[in-house]
Amino acid sequence: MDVFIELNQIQAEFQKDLDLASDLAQLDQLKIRYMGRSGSVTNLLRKISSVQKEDRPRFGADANKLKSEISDFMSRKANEIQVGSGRKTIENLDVTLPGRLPVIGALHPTTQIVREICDIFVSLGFSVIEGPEIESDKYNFEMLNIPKGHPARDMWSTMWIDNPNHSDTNSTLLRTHTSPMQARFMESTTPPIRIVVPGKCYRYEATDSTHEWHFYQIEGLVVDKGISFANLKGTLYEFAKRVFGDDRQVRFRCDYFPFVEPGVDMSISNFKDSEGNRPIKGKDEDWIEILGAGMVHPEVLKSVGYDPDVYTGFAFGMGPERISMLREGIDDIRNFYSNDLRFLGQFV
Ligand code: FA5
Repeated sequence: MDVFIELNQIQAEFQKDLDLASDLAQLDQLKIRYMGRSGSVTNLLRKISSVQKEDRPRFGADANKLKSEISDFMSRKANEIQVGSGRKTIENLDVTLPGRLPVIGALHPTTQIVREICDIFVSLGFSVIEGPEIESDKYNFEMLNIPKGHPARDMWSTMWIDNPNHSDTNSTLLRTHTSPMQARFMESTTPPIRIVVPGKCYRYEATDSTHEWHFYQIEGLVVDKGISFANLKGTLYEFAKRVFGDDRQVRFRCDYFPFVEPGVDMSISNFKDSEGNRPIKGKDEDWIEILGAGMVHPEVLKSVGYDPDVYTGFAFGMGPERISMLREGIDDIRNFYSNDLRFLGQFV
């Protein structure tokens, strides 16, 4: 067949095929069929050697024109297809459908209760300070009247930081309570003192519904001339009333902590659900202990350079997760740190 006739046929066929193409995949097929390595335009160009010498320039020009027309038409069509599908998406958009709620983060329930408790003490004239989570034996124990070998060390199952000088006063540990900040703060200041210290604590102990191996404490310390046990009770009663309201009962019992004398613990009557059940299981289900407290021991005052005949004070250390459990009816302290969004989502 004459190459010029063949060229016209290819052009006509291409126009038909192009009209039928309705998506980008079909356009790709067309490209291969006409311009691919064995496509019809490529094959036609290969025939140039069989064209009469004098007709070759005209054939070359016509074939190249066809090539560029084909690629122009194809890119125009591709554009039309893309615009058309965009239009269809807009046509299918139902603006009356309810929107999807974005997932919004919130403060962790522990952060919420810690802040709430600190705010209560701030309103009572306390300042909020913080201290290190990695502590030394000196501040966690020694300065709190708990020397090496003292049996009371067993009250705080300790996670020591791997250190060859384990028995040295400078050996380090994950603080077992926030009480080391009593000594640190008193050492660096003079009374009057009224502080609360929120922070994370760690203990090497078996977990259960009211015990975690990592939990928060909020320490409180008041030191001045003439501070009495009545001030301690008054402050803690006021705190309990603000957190739990007037209906919940508060219980003080004698307790022992080497850094206070006398020492007490304070419990709150256990949460009851609408059927009168108590979801929080503790050692004594009627009461859950929330804090230890007492009058600062004269030995502790002496160790920071205060004269116990001039200054007296009281201190307390409370567990905010337990306080949240008792108020909200959370049955297991381990919920706080198991990262289950079904639990955490209830505090948004
Ligand atoms: C202490 O840690 C003392 N430092 C408290 C103190 C401060 C006494 C100042 C006197 C003066 P205790 O081990 O009882 O005491 O802990 C205090 C509170 O922390 C407990 O009442 C409880 O609410 C919380 N707590 C203790 N251990 C855990 C635990 N494993 N998981 C969750 N909360 C805990």
